[in-house]
Amino acid sequence: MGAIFSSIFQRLWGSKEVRILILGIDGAGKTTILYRLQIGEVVTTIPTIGFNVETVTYKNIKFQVWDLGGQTSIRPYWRCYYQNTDAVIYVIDSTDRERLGISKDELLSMLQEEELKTAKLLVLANKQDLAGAMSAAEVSEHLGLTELRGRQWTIFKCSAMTGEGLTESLDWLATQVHGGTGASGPAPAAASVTAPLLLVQLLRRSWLRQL
Ligand code: G3D
Ligand code: MG
Repeated sequence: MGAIFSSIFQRLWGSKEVRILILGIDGAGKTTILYRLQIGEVVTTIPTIGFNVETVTYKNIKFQVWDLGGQTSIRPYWRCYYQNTDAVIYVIDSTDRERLGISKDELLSMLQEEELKTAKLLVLANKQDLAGAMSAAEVSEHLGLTELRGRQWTIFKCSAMTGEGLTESLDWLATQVHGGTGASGPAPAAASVTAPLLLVQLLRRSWLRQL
């Protein structure tokens, strides 16, 4: 009996939690993106020695957001959140040329974490609605993305303000999480797909409502 129900739920929502981190230095637009997703209540917690983690959960998809950069003393605590991460959405303020170097350093040191070895990487060149924003190609070049080895990654330009580019980028992510050979082992394809695709549908609906 239990087995029948669990297989039904597995087909509907998947047995596996999909964990997605939204990271980047402060001011990049992470919190704005999280609210733009409109998938549920954003819960903010301060887990240890004072860094905020914002969490939104929808069915079995969990998004967690915090600011990289700054104090080195709190870095070890970030590791608690890296485990079983399917994907990292790395947000860049495309108008902030001055701090692109810091963003790059933070990105590279984060990608070295063992727990994130198989996480897919979606870079968002945010704030494209602002004059003087760097193109996705420019951001990619500054970050040295083409030099990344053994990583499934892509970059999209977007604006958390207008919503431009977010659906397309999450479409990519859903496909990757669906088809990828993630860190979480041989998850059944049908199970791990459903939730991210649902998210894309939700996004489409919320934007259509705004038109
Ligand atoms: P963070 O969570 O990465 O620290 P936030 O960044 O989401 O708090 O955003 C920082 C500031 O950038 C906010 O402005 C926010 O409104 C703005 N912002 C975020 N995304 C975009 C975007 O795509 N376009 C524009 N024009 N602004 C954006 P404030 O004024 O509240 O500091
Ligand atoms: Mg924030």
